[in-house]
Amino acid sequence: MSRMPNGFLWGGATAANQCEGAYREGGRGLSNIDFLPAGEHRRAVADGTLDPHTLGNARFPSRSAIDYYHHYKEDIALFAEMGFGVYRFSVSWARIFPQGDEAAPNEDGLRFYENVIDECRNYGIEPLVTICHFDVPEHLIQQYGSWRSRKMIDFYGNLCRVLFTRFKGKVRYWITFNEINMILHLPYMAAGLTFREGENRLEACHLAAYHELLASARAVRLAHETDPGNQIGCMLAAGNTYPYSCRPGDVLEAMLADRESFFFTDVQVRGCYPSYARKKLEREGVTLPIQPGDAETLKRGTVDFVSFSYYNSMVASSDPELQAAKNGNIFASIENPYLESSEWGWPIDPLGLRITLNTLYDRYQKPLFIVENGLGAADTLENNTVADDYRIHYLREHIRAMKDAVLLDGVDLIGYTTWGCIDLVSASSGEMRKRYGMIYVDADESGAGTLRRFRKKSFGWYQKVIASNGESLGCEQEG
Ligand code: BGP
Repeated sequence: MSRMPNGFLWGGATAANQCEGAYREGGRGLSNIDFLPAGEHRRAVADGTLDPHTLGNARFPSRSAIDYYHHYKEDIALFAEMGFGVYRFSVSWARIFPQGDEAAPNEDGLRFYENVIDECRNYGIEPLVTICHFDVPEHLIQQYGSWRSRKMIDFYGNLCRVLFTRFKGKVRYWITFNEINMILHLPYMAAGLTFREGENRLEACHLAAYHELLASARAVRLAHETDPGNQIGCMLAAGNTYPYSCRPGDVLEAMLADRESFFFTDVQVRGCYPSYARKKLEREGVTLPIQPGDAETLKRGTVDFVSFSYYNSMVASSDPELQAAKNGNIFASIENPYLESSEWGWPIDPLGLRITLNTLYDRYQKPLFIVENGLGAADTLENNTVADDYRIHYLREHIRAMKDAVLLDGVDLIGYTTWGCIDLVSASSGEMRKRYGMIYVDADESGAGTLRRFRKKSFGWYQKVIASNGESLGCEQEG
């Protein structure tokens, strides 16, 4: 028998900004994500070097996305048909507080999420809510400079209070910030940060991250105070960095690269800035605006579980030539000669998932939750379906590695949600073409399409995986 432990949560994940669309409906305000263009300028906007408001007639794919806002019932019914026990989604901050700094929330926005949650509950699906998946109300960016302002802690706190109160008893699992370490890589996309000419970017990012960490810690306490049954976690973009060789210099580089990802989670789990981070910030001339009581806030707001996305591992070396040859992925890495890559150049490393699970569990000794994993690929719809054997293969190998981590290594894992269980807009590229779903959505790069949903081959495959609690990985079905 190689089933996952009883109660293991299987499901899928989406984010408001990549699927909802309807960006001006129900009283929703604007957010940073509405200004992320498709095409060549996306990266420069996402990393805060190009002001999106200067772009004339760019297309902003999140504004319409897959129109989940009007299709959520149909979509959740399909998730239920696959047998989901959990569905991870995020709320759009600007739907609930259109400006971000109002005293009272927008009832229409709240009702939308209430409907989503009730719909899940009707099918016995556990909602897993990401409170902030990259989006920040535009007004907070213009007025306060987004997370560089300490006031953001209170605005985010209001959002949390409203969510915890309104959905008490209906939502048990919460995540404070999606991929909190993304702030160092794509600060505008991840946290609404833009930079002035000559400004110290690193300092601004760390200042904003400090405020997010305080906000996260406060949210944890508030969640527990509101309902002791709440489980609230942190979330990082994970994936270990391997040393290019056993040369000690390479091993050191790999360790340092890993620390860059772990640093935020270290704070959220352990309740204080780790000594290596304090030293590094000191060396980099970054001073944090620490106020009396902050240390206590961090200490008392440690998370219940550690969730993470896993797409790939990375490679580091101390050799300057190799360092110079890093790829252009968001988490830049030296190429690993032992791995194949996706069409978008993301290495494919199922065993890396087992390694990552063990690393995180060794480090934190907290229950883990894989809340993103999947293959972005260009699918072809034929006869109302997609023969996505490549996706089945990818998922199967990753699930196998996950099972080994749990069943052989003893990692405590709450659940597994595949990323983009329904096709949605790609965060890094803004494309519709980069599809992760087990449900195909008829929408293309120009925003055209019927928006009809189709079951891919992976839909039936995942249904069987879930029904057998991971025992049947359906090897015989692979084409
Ligand atoms: C993570 C994000 C998601 C998602 C995923 C896949 O970084 O949390 O929002 O998009 O990556 O990335 P992409 O869409 O760039 O392929």
